[in-house]
Amino acid sequence: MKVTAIVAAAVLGAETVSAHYIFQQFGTGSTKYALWDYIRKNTNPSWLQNGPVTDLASTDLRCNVGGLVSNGTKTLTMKAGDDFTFYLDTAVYHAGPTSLYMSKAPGSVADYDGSGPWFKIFDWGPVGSSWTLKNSYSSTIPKCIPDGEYLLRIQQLGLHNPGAAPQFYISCAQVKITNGGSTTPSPTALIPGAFKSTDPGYTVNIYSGNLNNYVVPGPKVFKC
Ligand SMILES: [Cu+2]
Repeated sequence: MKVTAIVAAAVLGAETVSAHYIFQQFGTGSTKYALWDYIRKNTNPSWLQNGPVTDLASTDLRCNVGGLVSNGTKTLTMKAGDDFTFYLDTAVYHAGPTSLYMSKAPGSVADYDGSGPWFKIFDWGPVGSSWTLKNSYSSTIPKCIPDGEYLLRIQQLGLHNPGAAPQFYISCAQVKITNGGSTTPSPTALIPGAFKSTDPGYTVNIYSGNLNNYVVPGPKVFKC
């Protein structure tokens, strides 16, 4: 524990210079779009641009600070089944899971605040005692979901400081899905609300015990 505390202190010290990390770039196939193209840019000051959200009751948990509105973000048209990638400014270095969520806008996603139901499409949970910490995360749009406009949300949960509030690193892309199916995704959850201070996957001390039974917070992953 003592060693862990020293390492944690060293990381925190480094963060005053380098801060944390942010999902700031979207891509499909081999195409990487310009920074913040199709991703809602948070409204934090530049020095805090890559900071986390920690308040479980805040609507900032949806699409980061200022992310309830589009603020001019473009919407990318994709086909159901297409692959996509979220790229970071620097590789994730706080241990913890990464998840992908979607929420269908009632109309135009540019006008959507993310207050509707969210379903989860992927989890990167622990692999043995380690975590998938990368500078990009790729997945695919489920083939069976209905056509329409969606928020596509990535969340990395930093569990590196047991006893302190876990840190949510979040960004949302705006996508319009075509060639979809007719399955209504489930289960769903609202954000805030999907993550509770009592979730075992939130309160866990990742440095003690094994992670074999670790459950990533949020609803179960939806599969077509
Ligand atoms: Cu950090």
